[in-house]
Amino acid sequence: MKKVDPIVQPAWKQLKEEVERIRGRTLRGMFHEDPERPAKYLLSAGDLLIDYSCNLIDDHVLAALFRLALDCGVPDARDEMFRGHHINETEDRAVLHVALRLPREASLVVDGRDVVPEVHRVLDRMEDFVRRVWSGGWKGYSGERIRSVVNIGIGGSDLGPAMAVEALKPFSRRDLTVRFVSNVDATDFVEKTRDLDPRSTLFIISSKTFTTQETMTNAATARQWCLDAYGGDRRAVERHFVAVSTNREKVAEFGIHPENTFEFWDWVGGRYSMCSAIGLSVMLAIGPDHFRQMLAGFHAMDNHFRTAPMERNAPLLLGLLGIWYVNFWGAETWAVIPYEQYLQRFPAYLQQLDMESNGKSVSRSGRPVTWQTGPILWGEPGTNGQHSFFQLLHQGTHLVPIDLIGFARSHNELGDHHQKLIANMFAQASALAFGRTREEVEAEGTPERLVPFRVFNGNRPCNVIMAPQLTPSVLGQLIALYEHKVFVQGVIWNIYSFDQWGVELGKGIAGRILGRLKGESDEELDPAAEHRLSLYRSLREKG
Ligand code: G6Q
Repeated sequence: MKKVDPIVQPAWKQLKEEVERIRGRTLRGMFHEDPERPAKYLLSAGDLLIDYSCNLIDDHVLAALFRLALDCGVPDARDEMFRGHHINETEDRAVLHVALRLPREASLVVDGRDVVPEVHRVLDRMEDFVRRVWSGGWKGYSGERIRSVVNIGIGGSDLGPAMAVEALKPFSRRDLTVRFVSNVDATDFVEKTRDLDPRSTLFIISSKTFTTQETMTNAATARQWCLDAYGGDRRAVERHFVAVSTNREKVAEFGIHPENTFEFWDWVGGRYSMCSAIGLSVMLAIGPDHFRQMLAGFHAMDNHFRTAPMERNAPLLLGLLGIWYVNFWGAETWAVIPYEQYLQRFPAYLQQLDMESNGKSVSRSGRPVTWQTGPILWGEPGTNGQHSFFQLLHQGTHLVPIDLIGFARSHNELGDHHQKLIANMFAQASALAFGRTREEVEAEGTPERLVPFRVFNGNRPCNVIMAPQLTPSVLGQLIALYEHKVFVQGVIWNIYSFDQWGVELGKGIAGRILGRLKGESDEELDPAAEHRLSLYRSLREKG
């Protein structure tokens, strides 16, 4: 992968000039001057329509952004990823989540081995397992059929499946409860299991490494919860626990039979793993056919990213628009607002995808970057957000670019709910872009002293992403769109998007503090931690 700093590229310099030029223009003016703008700045990728007309851009800006992508080697880097090169250099690994959704007849050789047959072997095993659970052929230790599934995992082994199970609820079996326990806070386990019957509950222990503190703690608690129901009979564990992991040894140590272990590979990064066996909980919820439709949706977007020309390439374009605002307009955050209740966990999922990938400050050459990298991503479903933080989006001092996501059809067409929902989404896009001028406010007869407060400056950019309906395939397309957007940005920022060293330090310190809390170590901590430890102890004594 090319290791070039974006700021030394001629296109970077040009974009600095473009921003000054565009600053003098308004979206109102740009729409007025070019009646073709709504149709011109519209892109389709699979089932997704991406309306990017309400961005602070014109053809000159776009041309410079595309040049930047070329100068920074985005097409070559993309091809290297798809070919299985070890682009995750700090961990010396290929980055091949795209292989997880290749069709059966495809082939992709990684480190001398075709991975596609392995991917499909595991998918077939997952399918067989899910069919047995669904049919009642797989039984709990007491002979009861499985009625609840609890996925125990965290981070990449939780956020994707938890989001997808919620997003695809209309496609799920309603008589099978699927829950997610992630937090090491026991409350998570206790509350998620309090109304479940251990004899009809199946746990999936999802952990790539099978060493993660939170997951192994919850897994041990779950095993005890299960054993308590069976008078300590350890044979019960095999009927109530399956694992998803790359670490077969640790899985066996835990007491899960190798036959009940679903594997994946080191070339699948945690936050990019939901198409692997990490998606087992999703397949259990929605069934193998819907799961495969979701994979096909991912694959369609992979193909689009790989083959669409630059100007029509949706992930590339979204990535470049992000660069435009983060690096040239000083945007520090990015909001994603789904106008779809089933996507309520989507922003949380994207937070990990984006921030863990591109929250880096050392370039691929090992030097500190002197440009901004990944923004702070956040969001909540519309219309709820409109009644809370949208005030800041419309009239605050921060520029916050926004992705609004909505669907032509709802899964719950009740009265005029959906029309109201969509009217609100479109209204927000217009209000953000065009605002309301002083003259308009005055013309409404607003008392003079209130006029300044009721003016909306507009020029607040957004993308409106639409699709016919939220289906498994559309969800796959949407996720892959963001995965590749993140990739494009990482390449341009010249950072490694597929490692996450930043999560390590806290883990190590937590381990040492835990040693002290349990009285197993007398290692001295930093003065702040020492002080907090004594505060904690005195609070507990009082309690
Ligand atoms: C994701 C990260 C991280 C990881 C969790 C869980 O990209 O690597 O979120 O998924 O720490 O790790 P395990 O699956 O190994 O338990």
